[in-house]
Amino acid sequence: MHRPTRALRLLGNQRTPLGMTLRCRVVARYGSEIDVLQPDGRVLRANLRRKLDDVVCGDVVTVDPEERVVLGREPRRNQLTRRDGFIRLRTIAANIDRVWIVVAPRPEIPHLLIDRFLVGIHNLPAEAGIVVNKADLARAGGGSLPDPDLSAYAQLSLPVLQVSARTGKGIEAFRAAAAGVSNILVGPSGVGKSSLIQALLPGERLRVGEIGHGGEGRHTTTTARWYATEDEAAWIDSPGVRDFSPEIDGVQQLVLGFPDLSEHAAGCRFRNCTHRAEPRCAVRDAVARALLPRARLDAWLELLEGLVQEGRSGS
Ligand SMILES: Nc1nc2c(ncn2[C@@H]2O[C@H](COP(=O)(O)OP(=O)(O)O)[C@@H](O)[C@H]2O)c(=O)[nH]1
Ligand SMILES: [Mg+2]
Ligand SMILES: [Zn+2]
Repeated sequence: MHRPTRALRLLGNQRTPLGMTLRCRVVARYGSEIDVLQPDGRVLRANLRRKLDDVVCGDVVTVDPEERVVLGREPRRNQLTRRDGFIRLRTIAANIDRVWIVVAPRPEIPHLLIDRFLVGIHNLPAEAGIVVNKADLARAGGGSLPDPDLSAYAQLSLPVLQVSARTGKGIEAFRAAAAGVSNILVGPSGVGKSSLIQALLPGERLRVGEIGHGGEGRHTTTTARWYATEDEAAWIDSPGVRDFSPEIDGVQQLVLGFPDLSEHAAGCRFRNCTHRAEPRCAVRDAVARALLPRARLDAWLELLEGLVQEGRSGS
């Protein structure tokens, strides 16, 4: 199902009847212009024609280096979108191999948000990982690590990393877990996503702690940016200051996000069991026998309730 992006850093050039064209990675988009990484490692600013407007960070494009214009875009493997206002979906980045959900131990680990993100990531599809940043705070506050509830995610065979951008704890392990693929950091504002990218890429200057400009988004030119590294990994920081969490479009999508529940659901008496109150429910049974963490069932029920309230539980 999932194949990592090859050649994250440098792509090739081709001779065509039109002359030399370059296959480049899109580093960032600014309105009708984009920055691309040329095969020689330099960044070139190129223009987008209106016909070819749907280009974002992480895309692979063909560029005419003389005219500085984008000639074409290769098909995307996947794309991360978020809702902009009520209606418009905005694509943030494309061709993502691994999505890291970044959280902090204080004020508390946002479990439901993690579960929500996992549904979105399974549906991209992409691989998922959980990063608990600010591990320095957890210890100073006497909080116990690891959080017992996080074991539910480890049971899903997800990497769960304890790190601190401030002290450098766990950064090497994080870097190793991300090598060779394209990675994006998502999660609430203020958990330290930009700080982590800064710790991972000490040569880069990022906007850290830029929260609360008043008019949300207005003055931020922040856009997703593709940072390619020597160890053939790529990193993308989530742009902007607004929290976002993925949309869940229906029960089918929800089911995909809970492979651990599905495993047990095969034994439910009713094929379309919602695991709320139906008789002979193998999922609730598994929780009762401690084969499945209660937190996962609770998350399922809460997200399902959300779908019911939004009128999206039909499909
Ligand atoms: N104590 C502690 N503070 C951190 C750590 N990482 C980031 N911060 C602080 O958390 C705040 C938000 O960081 P930022 O990287 O902008 O978060 P973002 O909104 O997720 O990008 C800043 O004041 C950082 O200095 C950490 O590991 N430990
Ligand atoms: Mg940030
Ligand atoms: Zn059931």
